[in-house]
Amino acid sequence: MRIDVVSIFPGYLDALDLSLVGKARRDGLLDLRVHDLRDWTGDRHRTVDDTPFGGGAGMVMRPDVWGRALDDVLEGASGRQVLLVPTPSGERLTQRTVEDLATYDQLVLACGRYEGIDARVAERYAAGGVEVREISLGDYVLNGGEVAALVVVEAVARLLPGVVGNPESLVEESHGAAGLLEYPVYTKPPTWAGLDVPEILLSGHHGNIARWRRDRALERTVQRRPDMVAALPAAQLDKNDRAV
Ligand code: 6GU
Repeated sequence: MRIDVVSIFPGYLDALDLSLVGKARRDGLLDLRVHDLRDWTGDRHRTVDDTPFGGGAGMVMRPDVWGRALDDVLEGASGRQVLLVPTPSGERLTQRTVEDLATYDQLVLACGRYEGIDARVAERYAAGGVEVREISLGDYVLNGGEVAALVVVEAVARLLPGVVGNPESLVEESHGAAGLLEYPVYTKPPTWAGLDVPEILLSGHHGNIARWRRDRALERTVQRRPDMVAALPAAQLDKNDRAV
């Protein structure tokens, strides 16, 4: 997969040299390119923004600069492409969205700053046949789209074939198929700070362990994410679940 990130702060994306994503890039599994939006400015001051039509606080990013940048990075690749625009007014990014994004040939992330990007940019590419998705991380405000780009790249990259060493790690996890949060996990030592690892996990009884984990996952989800419990299909609950 190819991912292009365009930003006025390309240094924000330096962390993508590290860890799993860094290794995926070095192994040739992910072709990630980070670009400085100012490379597509034409004036001495390398201007990317201007005052909003209609008035109001802050600055808006100019569509002409973004248009030159996005034309270049979209024309530089082929296959299924999607233009992602991080914004607090976008659709919420979920694991389902991430799984869908992992099927594209190219993701282009347009990281806005200030009060956002002139709305004609999304409109123009959508009208030109490019799939455009405005995405939000959640209900809070960040200063720009760079952190969302980090999130998208990391969440998508770990789904690409060969990136996560043990593909079983991708199966049993929070926001996975079960529709529940993950159960608590423990390792050695069996006693630490006066706290014991739950005895059942040391029992070697796989059936009991599986039931215990499901109970703890349900308990957590009820307490922390009642919205997820409400969304569970009734068929996914068994009679033991109802006792929890
Ligand atoms: Cl994607 N961008 C900004 N600026 N703020 C956010 C966000 C994105 N998601 C949540 N807050």
